[in-house]
Amino acid sequence: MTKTVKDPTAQIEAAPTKHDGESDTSPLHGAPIKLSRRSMLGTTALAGIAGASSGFVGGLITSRPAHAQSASSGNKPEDYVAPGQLDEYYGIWSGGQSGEVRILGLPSMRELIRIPVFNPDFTIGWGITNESKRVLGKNFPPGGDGHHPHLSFTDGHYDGRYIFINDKANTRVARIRCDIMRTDKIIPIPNAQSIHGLRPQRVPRTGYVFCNAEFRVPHPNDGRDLNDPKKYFTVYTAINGDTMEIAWQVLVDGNLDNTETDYEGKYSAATCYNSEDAVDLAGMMRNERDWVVVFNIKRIEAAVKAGHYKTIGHSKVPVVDGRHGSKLTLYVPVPKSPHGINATPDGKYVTANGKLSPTTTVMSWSKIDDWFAGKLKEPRDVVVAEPQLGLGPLHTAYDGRGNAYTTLFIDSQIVKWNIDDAIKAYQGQKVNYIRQKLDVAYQPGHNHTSMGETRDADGKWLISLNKFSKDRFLPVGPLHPDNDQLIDISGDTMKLVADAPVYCEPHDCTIVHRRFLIDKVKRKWDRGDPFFAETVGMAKRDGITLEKDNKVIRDGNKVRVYMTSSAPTYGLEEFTVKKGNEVTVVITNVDQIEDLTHGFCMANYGINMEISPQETSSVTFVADKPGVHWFYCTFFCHALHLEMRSRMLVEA
Ligand code: RUQ
Ligand code: CUA
Repeated sequence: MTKTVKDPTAQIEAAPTKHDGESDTSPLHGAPIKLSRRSMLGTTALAGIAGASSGFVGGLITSRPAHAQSASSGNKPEDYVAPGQLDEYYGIWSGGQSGEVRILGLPSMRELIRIPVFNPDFTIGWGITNESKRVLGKNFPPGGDGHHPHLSFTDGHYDGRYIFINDKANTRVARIRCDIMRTDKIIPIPNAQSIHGLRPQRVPRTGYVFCNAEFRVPHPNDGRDLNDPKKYFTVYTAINGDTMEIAWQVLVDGNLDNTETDYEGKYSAATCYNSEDAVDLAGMMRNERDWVVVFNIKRIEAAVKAGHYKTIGHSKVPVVDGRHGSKLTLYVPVPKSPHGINATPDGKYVTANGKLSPTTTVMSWSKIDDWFAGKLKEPRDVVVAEPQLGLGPLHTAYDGRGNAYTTLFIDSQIVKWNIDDAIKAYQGQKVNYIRQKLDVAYQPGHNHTSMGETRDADGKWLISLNKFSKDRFLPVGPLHPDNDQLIDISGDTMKLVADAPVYCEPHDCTIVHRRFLIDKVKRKWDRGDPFFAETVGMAKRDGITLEKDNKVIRDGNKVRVYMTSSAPTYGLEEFTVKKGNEVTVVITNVDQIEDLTHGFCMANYGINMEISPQETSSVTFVADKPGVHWFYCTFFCHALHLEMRSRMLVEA
């Protein structure tokens, strides 16, 4: 076993072993329930969940041995990346409630950088600089809840242009430019509440970015129909990934959880866990089957073109009707409150994970073709397998060798199963499609395989994003880190390689081989970069050459201060303004040396920003405090970094 040490406290990690077939008390929605491990949750059990009002049962989160299975030992564990060596993969990690995106290296699991997206960030001045405020918009909320970071595609391969991510908290979608690893667009989604699932179109390219509004609300949500849930709706949204404008929306029945796209550019699909249109927990769990709704992209485009749509409230976005009976959609009943939906990298199938059912439903894209062509009678005819996997299946990932890996939230396991064998079993043949079950620690949500959501799935690594870490790390207070576990799937059996604590709660990640990104990422800014083009335009109007001028422009109550930074000095040793002036400081880092970043922090003004080599950054504030204010460099850039400071003199 790797990563284990002989330690007298080791026993406290080990909890009693549990065997298949035993009944268990498990956490679901924080309520204790009795479950038979291999059968679908019966009505009684579900009533139990709904009715349970007692508190959380501590200590029953899991009863797995802490190191039940792990990697074979050796001097060099599989995740060993020597000092100075580069990782083979980029991991694009959602930062969850932090609202950021994190870039990790794999297999080392080292965090490389954080990209502020929906969150203010003092390090780089996100939410402080004018350049970031142009992206965040006016009156931006204090953060966001990012779940699903996905890269743009061309023909089913990563093309290294963008990362897209949802904001569930404030109903937005953001785009990150991969070349500078910086957020360049954030847009609100109209007619919707709480964007959850998100997927870029794979083929022919991105193209559309599809996203799900999870909550049903009145249309428009302006105070009407407050307590009339029959008049609540939700919509599926297609964003143009190039312009970040909304192309169209589809009104659907039920709600929308996760979404996925095919490998042909014909369809996208989404899970619904609230076919009941309920507004309470018991109601949302009532039906034994909810559904997957499939969107026929060509037909939707044609309907929009033909003008067969409406608009809602002040929004001009075309909204087509995709509710039951529409020719634009297909509703496939699947058990029960399905959650994750994942397309196989061979382009043939898409699976919806049952969550409250121990099954995953495998649907065939070509049968979906047949259904839309009128060749199949029942929506369920597109289902080609429904393997029983274990309790609480949430998400499935693929190795490109015909195997699927599904997280079992309640069982705290990853189950590896074979897709072809599951199809044979569904046809009545006696085959065992389960290949292996691996204990993870604990309660996995998303998982992801290396390159697994592309045609280039390479079956080397699997990440299990575990919501609970419990006893795996040194205690750090009541809030525990999540535990993202790295699993080697290159062989016949899964091997647990590493535990990696992460700040809550990543939800989802993608693993990208470095060859798809490494040459696309800039190591220095281009002076012509559009990210600060507007600031360059302002300087031009002031007759300023940013790369050499150090000047103060007075424009009534407005003062614009232009200066360069070059280690270890700013271009100005001081500037003077009057109390109440609106001051804009524009700094251009003229250093050419890679990694020679400067900062600008105005003491007692709550301002900091980063200026990397060849970048221009600007910030605007009101000089409301008379006196001497030193501004100083915040990035250790030079032996005389501490001396890199100048004064703002504010006259009373
Ligand atoms: S979700 S744990 Cu927000 Cu992607 Cu499934
Ligand atoms: Cu410039 Cu420190």
